[in-house]
Amino acid sequence: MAEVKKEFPQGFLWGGAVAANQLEGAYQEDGKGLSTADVSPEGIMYPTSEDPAKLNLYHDGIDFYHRYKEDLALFGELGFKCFRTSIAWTRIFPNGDDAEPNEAGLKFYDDLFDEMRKQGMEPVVTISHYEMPLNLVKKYGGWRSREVIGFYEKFARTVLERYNGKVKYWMTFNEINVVLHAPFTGGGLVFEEGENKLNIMYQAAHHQFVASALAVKASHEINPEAQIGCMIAAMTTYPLTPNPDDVFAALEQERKTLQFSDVQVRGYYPNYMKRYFVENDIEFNVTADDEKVMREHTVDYIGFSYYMSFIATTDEEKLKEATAANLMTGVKNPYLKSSEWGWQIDPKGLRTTLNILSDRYQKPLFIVENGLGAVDKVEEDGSIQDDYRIDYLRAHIEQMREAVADGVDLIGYTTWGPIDLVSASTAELKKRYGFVYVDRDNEGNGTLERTKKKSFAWYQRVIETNGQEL
Ligand code: BGP
Repeated sequence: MAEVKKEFPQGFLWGGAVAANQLEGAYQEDGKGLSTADVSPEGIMYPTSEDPAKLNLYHDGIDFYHRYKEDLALFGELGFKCFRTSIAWTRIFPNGDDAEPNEAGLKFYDDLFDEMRKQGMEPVVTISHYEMPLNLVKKYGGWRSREVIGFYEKFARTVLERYNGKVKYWMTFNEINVVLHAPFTGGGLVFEEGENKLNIMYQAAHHQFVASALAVKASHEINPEAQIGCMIAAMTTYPLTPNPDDVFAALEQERKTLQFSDVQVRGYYPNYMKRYFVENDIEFNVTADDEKVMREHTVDYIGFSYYMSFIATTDEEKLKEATAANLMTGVKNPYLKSSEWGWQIDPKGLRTTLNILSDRYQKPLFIVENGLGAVDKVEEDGSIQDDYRIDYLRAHIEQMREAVADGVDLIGYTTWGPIDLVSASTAELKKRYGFVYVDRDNEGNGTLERTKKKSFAWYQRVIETNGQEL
């Protein structure tokens, strides 16, 4: 049997990914307005609080706003070909509905993208990552309001124009499917007693679809060479047993995610969604103009995060034993081990996911988040021996290489949190993903000093050999 070549394409985009609100800090500097993250001291899954006495680690993050040059130099040393970050909407439009953008905010990202390029990295930019101006929530009800489409479009056009030539890879919304799981974070949604939540969540998602299509339109007009993608949290789901009921339950559960990419890649609601809306009395407003915009401006690539896989079953007993997972509760997979946060580690599931998305869309794919959140121990000599992180990443990269050999058009890989940052689901610093350790704890203590972990040299070598040496 002839050998299949297993290698990453030349020019493969190795790098790391972060989000503005999870590391920048400086939450009230240079004219920045308050965002939804600024009032989520316990993370995205929990009720919000504007109580100033409550410690909110997002406020200071890891002070990337002031230290980005030092941090980008470390990523440069790692050999990053790209770096994914987001633009804090409230640095550009502090209230969301401002007439003019805030020049100081625009300038910050100009400098940041220039510095990335200086370090040899292609910026990969999420226009909105898990935050929006708090004013848009209070005044308009977040994404439930159609008016927010216009505010987002203005924000998107402003940054697409300003950074034209500096940024080639864009994404419209981070994990757009999360609006169904964490509605405040995903859509700035706060519900009143007795409201039909599903209706509102789908209305909000619909407004985001239109807004996303308008951003795609703007991007294609401003620079046809630039690539603009969607971004979903991949939630590949297996049936617990071969019982056909479980198999179909897995398909249905997976469609809760893929419906989002289906709309953004194909430009229309698939029929299975329409049936779901009818059977669940979900009604929301869609205009003929919306449909036109969505159909005409579909994305260029599919960005996605992958941390774990899921299980579906119709067995009530099993459902009760559910294990903790990213934004969802899931049934335990007896074949997999879990992280300290209960996320089930499944490298092969990444190959499966890549193949599913590739078969479904025949579009380029970009893994824009993957990694292991773990508690790191600083040894007496100051070193951090994070072999568990190396093992996790190695196993996933091996499966990516297999998927590329399967024929998947994979353009890049950015690990989540190459430098420790505040977690999204629990707003803590104890859960670390980085190759670079940051001295700051859950109570907000620490010098913020940066230290390379053992995984730093390992990932550096992976990039140097284009994924041949793991
Ligand atoms: C994704 C988000 C990120 C990120 C990551 C890890 O869902 O896009 O913002 O934080 O998950 O999750 P956590 O920080 O909760 O460990």
